[in-house]
Amino acid sequence: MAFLQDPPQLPHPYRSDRLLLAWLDRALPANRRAALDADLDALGDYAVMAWQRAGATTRRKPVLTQWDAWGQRVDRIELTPAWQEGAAMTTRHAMLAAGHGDSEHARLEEFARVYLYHLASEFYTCPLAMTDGAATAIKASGNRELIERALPHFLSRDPATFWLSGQWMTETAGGSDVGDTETLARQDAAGQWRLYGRKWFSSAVVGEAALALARPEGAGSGGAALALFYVETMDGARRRPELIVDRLKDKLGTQELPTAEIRLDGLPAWPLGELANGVRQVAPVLNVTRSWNAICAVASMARAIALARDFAERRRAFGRPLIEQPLHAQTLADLQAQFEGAFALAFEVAHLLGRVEHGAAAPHEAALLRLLTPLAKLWTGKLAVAICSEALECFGGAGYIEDTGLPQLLRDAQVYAIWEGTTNVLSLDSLRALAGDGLDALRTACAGYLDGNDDMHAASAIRQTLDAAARWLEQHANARDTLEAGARGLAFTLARCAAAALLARQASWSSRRGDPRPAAALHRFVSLGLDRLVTPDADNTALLLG
Ligand code: MFK
Repeated sequence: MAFLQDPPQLPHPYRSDRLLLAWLDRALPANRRAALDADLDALGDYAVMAWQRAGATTRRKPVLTQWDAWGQRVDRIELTPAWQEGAAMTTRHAMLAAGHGDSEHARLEEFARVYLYHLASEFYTCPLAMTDGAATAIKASGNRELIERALPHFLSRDPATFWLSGQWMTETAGGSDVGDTETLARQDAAGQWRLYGRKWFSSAVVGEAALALARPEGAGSGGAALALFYVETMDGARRRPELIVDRLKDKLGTQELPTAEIRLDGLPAWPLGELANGVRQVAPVLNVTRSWNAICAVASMARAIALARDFAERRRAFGRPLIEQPLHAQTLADLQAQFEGAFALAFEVAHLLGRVEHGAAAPHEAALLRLLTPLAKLWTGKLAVAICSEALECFGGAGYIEDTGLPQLLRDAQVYAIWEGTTNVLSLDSLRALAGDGLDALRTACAGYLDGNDDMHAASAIRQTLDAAARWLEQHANARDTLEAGARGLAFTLARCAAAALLARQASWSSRRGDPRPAAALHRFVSLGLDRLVTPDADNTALLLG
């Protein structure tokens, strides 16, 4: 009983994150960079507090109470402490308001905050992402009345006036294929639209508003006949009676997040725009929440690696600290290189979003953003699971023990590949994004990122892999089934090429300032391979599944 293992300590998630620090130093003008510092420092402090608090308390789930003692339907949801702090944290640090500020850098500054807040928030960032998406979609709709009504709440810097918005899309019949949506929109005698139906995943039922897809009465079938509506959920301090919470979901992870099944029984609703093409109208929500997904996925990777790295210095085995064991060090360095690539891609999407929104983007960058958004989401989602799993293994048995707080990292990470579109749905979306100019925008961007970098091996690997991807696309252009069957391989390949080129840009900047680590990350990332193209074999697939 003499030996007690030192537990891992969480390094300060802001001050010790050399990637984030260097990325912001490179990308932001000095005055904006300086102005951001206090917020990020405070969010890092909060993250350390939250990690320690979670370790010292019994894990809690939200609790739904549907009826009060006297038989009144109340649908009251008790939240965990981090969720109770959510509105105050969001508004104090202008989490959403920052992203909608008047600068091409606004989104990057927003997502730096999100990256630091995400895990401490216990996935309060999920409805925050929806709220951000709803604000973006309402702005895009040009609906003045809704802009004036909802945006001051969604982007508020005061917890007393802040509103969370949901995005009610998923139904039992329509998770990925939202064209199967069954919720009906019907006008009452006074001309007020009201929604009737069942939404199967609502992660913001504690919020005050939502955007919901519904089929106007009499409209045809399919996605093009859907309309996008804005709803409010509260009547003063009470939840509206037309919104019924059937139950909270019992999920693999994100257990602090009160994801609910709800029923709409005549909830008043207002169309954002035309009473059709709801999927097109909801696309800004999807693209924003997919960017959040990518940033949150890299936040999970950062946390898992930071803890595993710290532990490797504390834990001795076979006569020396783990960090000095060649195979353990090799494993950690591979994780670090993959993480650095994912970080670069996710944060570039964040910055691009702001540049495109503010008209500061180069001509090819709108198409680039349209492509990189699904690529970043799908690749980081998968990588987060792999990295969290490997990081848990770095702790041996302790990584499998619940109250170390480590298993939760893996359980929570699984959501990134599912939430906001699965890997396959996103791979098919990236084909949609390539339909215009193919790889042109990505090639132009990669050439720019590589400019000035002296790692010729990396540059040539990226160019050769992009050439191979272009040939693959050309070869299968007229064979839709083959194209779809290989879409995931293509998407991973393009994501890895983009990430490598972005690592090259960061490496050039850091090398000039005397930090060789980003160049080492680039070298290792490329050595792990860029090409993930596959040649689909439909006959073999049919035989195997037959
Ligand atoms: C942390 C939380 C934990 C809780 C647990 C979560 C568990 C999961 C819960 C969920 O279910 S989350 C929601 C998951 N579902 C999705 O994210 C939807 C996935 N499906 C898609 O993304 C489909 O691609 C989509 C529904 C968007 C489109 O499929 P469709 O119905 O075949 O539409 P179509 O005809 O391809 O596109 C309609 C229009 O939208 C087109 O424009 P036009 O009308 O002008 O031609 C498209 O170009 C446009 N569009 C589609 N995706 C777009 C887009 N435009 C811009 N960006 C995009 N991403």
